[in-house]
Amino acid sequence: MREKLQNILTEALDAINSGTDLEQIRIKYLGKKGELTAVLRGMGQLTPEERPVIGQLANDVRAKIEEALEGAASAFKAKQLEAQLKAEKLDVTMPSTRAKLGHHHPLTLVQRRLEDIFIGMGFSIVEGPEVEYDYYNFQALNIPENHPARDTQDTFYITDNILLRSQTSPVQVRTMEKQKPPIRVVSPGRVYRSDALDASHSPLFHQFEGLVVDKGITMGDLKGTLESFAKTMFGENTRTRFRPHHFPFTEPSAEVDVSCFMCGGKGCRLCKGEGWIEILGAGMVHPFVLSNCGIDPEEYSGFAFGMGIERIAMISYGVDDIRLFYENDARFIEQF
Ligand code: 2NL
Repeated sequence: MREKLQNILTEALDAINSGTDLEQIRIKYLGKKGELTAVLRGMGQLTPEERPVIGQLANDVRAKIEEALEGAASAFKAKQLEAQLKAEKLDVTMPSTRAKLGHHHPLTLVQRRLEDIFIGMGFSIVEGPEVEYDYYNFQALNIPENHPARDTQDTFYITDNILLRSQTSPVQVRTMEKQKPPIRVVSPGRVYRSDALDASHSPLFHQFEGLVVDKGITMGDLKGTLESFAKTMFGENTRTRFRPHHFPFTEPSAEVDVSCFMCGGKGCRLCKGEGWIEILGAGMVHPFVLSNCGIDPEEYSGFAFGMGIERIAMISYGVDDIRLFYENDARFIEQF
């Protein structure tokens, strides 16, 4: 029996060292139907003196085989880990590919700048729907039924009385309906006009309008506000010029020019030799518009102005084609 046990140990250790399936080896030698168990079953035939000696030997053999199995298993795991580490090696000191940073669109930059300037003068920002009722876009603003702006050639109609807003004034009309004066708001946003796309026209563009309504508001307040705006936006030396104009929603109305910030007024490429650049339209809110919005024109007066954000961006940055703003070419957008 001693010999049998010794053979089992030698065979098992050989099998373990030769690297075959360790679990199969365990079952073959140590399992319930394994070779060691078979030997132990024969213990009954031994003399009482031999039994503890052989029992001890059998336990030693079992312990040695178990130890060898564990050793082989952990050696296998270590080898596996080493191979994995080799295969998955990372050099954390290697320079990475730089993540491309996003960039604000020039129209966003200009809109934010305009918002900051007017917030600094006490205005609030208001927004409203781009799909509007004819009433808010035209009727309330004193734009008559037969006005050319109402032509389907100029405005995108969705139904008879619903359209894509052609200006952001309807937002201000809604503000006047809801809010009692004093009102000091600016309304930036997308507007739509049925124009063919060319270097200076786009069927979608952005407007920035302002409205002030209070007791005793005069043309002087309008001039002071826009002069202050022009100096902050285009430089301290900027002068402002008001030319008489006509809008149905303001009376009197004016178009406003600023002295050319590139040549200082002498005449250059930017101002086309004029010395002046037109930046916006403005005027005193027409009494009809105030009363349409539930504000008594005998008690209150107001001024309003409107400018195209694209136009301001093109002047400020020297962009000569409006289409560049809508192509989303990163090489263009990243320049601002
Ligand atoms: C332009 C001219 C303008 C207004 C917009 C306005 C709004 C209300 C009442 C009266 Cl609620 N007026 N807005 C006034 C004058 C001119 O825009 O050339 N925009 C690009």
